[in-house]
Amino acid sequence: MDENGESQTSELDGHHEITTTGKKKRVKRLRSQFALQAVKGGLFKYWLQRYLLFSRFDDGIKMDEEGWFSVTPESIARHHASRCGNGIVIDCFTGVGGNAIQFAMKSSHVIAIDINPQKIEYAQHNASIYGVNDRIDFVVGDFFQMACQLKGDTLFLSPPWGGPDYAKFVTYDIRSMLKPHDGYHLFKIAKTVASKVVMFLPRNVDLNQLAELTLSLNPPWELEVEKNFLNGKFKAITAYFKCTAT
Ligand code: MGP
Ligand code: SAH
Repeated sequence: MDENGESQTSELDGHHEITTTGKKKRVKRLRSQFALQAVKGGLFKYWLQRYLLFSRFDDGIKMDEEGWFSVTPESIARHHASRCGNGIVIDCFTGVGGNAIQFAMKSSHVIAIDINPQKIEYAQHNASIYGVNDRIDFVVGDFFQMACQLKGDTLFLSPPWGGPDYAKFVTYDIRSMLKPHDGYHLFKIAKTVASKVVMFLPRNVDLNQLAELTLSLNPPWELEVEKNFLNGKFKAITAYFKCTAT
């Protein structure tokens, strides 16, 4: 974190020494498969950043289209984990596991939920590459339906933003643009599950709306907004909400 409260992460694109011929071939094959998938889907810019997304990408990380543009880059996910503490963390929109893996490195218990079974399968596989799959409970389900059965210390929310086109708007409106439900509804549900709620949001998000979320509560929750940078580029915003009532 720098003096402006901004998290700075800087990692060079990974260089990976590969020692055996067999592994070399597998990595080459995986690389060309992924490159092809990425070019076809207009995802090439994310593929170029693959080692920033997963430093162990060449060990066989699995991705799908949404995974490419949604996964939290590893160093930002590591930062999230360091800020979320070592209690029970619930990752409500797990995707291919970028955040869940880093949470599992730090916290005692991680619950990783995603509505899409293939995402959970990929997240589980990716977590095994990092050696943390047995520290995560993977659940296929709809967070909004499961919320009433959940209890944890920190609830982490990294929902769909409506695809990469979010960046075409000057201001991102959490009321109308967040999926599958609006940000106000999401926060209303989230605050019943944990006393710390963390939201990973677009860099153009309307900060007044974040303030509104907490000011609508009595007493208001503490709110800290952090800008997340990667190699000097402003990537996203993380909002940390904390219940102040004792
Ligand atoms: P980006 O703006 O699509 O990429 O997403 P980038 O490389 O900054 O593009 P550029 O053209 O501006 O250079 C930046 C980061 O936001 C991604 O790496 C993801 O971590 C996150 N992100 C992007 N989208 C579209 C989503 C989303 O829908 N949901 C979630 N949870 N995260 C997203
Ligand atoms: N942070 C993740 C990316 C999350 S992308 C990572 O680092 O990999 C958002 C995810 O939310 C998608 O995988 C999508 O399947 C999931 N999702 C959408 N609606 C959901 C719902 N109602 N409940 C749980 N997951 C949902």
